[in-house]
Amino acid sequence: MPRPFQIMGVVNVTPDSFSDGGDFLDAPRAVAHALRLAEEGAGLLDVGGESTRPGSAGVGAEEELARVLPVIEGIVAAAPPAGISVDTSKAAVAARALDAGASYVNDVTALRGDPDLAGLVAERGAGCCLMHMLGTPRTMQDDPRYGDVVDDVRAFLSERAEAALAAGIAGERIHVDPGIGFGKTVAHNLELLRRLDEIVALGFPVVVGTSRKSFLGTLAGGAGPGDRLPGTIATNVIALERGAAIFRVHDVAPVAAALAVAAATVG
Ligand code: HH2
Repeated sequence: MPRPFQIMGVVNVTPDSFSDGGDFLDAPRAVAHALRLAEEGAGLLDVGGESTRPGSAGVGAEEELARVLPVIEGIVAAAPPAGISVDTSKAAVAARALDAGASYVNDVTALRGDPDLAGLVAERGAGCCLMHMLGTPRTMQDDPRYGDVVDDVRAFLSERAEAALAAGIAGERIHVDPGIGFGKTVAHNLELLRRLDEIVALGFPVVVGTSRKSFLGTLAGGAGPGDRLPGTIATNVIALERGAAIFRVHDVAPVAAALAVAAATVG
């Protein structure tokens, strides 16, 4: 039996995302892109209206909503065979996205950014992804340091999962994510991937997001974001082998094909 896995397709409705900023700021284009990702095998479409690239300052809730809501509504109207995730840290944005048909909240602050978000996710019975980040996007790549990066990230995710459970979010709706590239050096990212089984051991499905990230460029002769698909595939295959369950990627078709082979191989 091939190992089960799910692909989360990235739908960035932003002018400034690090790899595809501005490509899908227009709602009809973003909807068409999302539907293509669903056709290519994404089981979850992650719609985001705020870039979290290193150095970014963030946007207000009104602007974020104006970006993501028409896209979520357009996807829902087309009824693809995929769930909708909203990539936000704001309860006001998540609430309207859930009203519009999203069922999952992908929060890069692991429910620390907005005190109302955990209760909202619990009350609506939504799924959520709790991601590790050191500092904030503005500061996270300024000399990040850990004792042991895997131990520190695992302890953080364990504490945030406990907080989510205490807020009333059902255990089976909680996913955790080591936050590749969020306050991490190249060595930190590699150590987290190499020892991902230690994060998997927490018992929650693990999400990984290596897609097109800068450490892949560093390791492959300075490849730009558009040339990081080979590294994206390599790291996702390794992560699957180490037990990750959900793969957040921009290039769904090639990653889905690679993971299908990897999943059949590891069994
Ligand atoms: N990475 C990004 C954004 N959201 N969510 C999770 N759970 N895990 C990740 O690794 C992750 C994430 C950054 O990628 P992208 O959305 O392409 O860029 P930007 O933040 O510049 O929009």
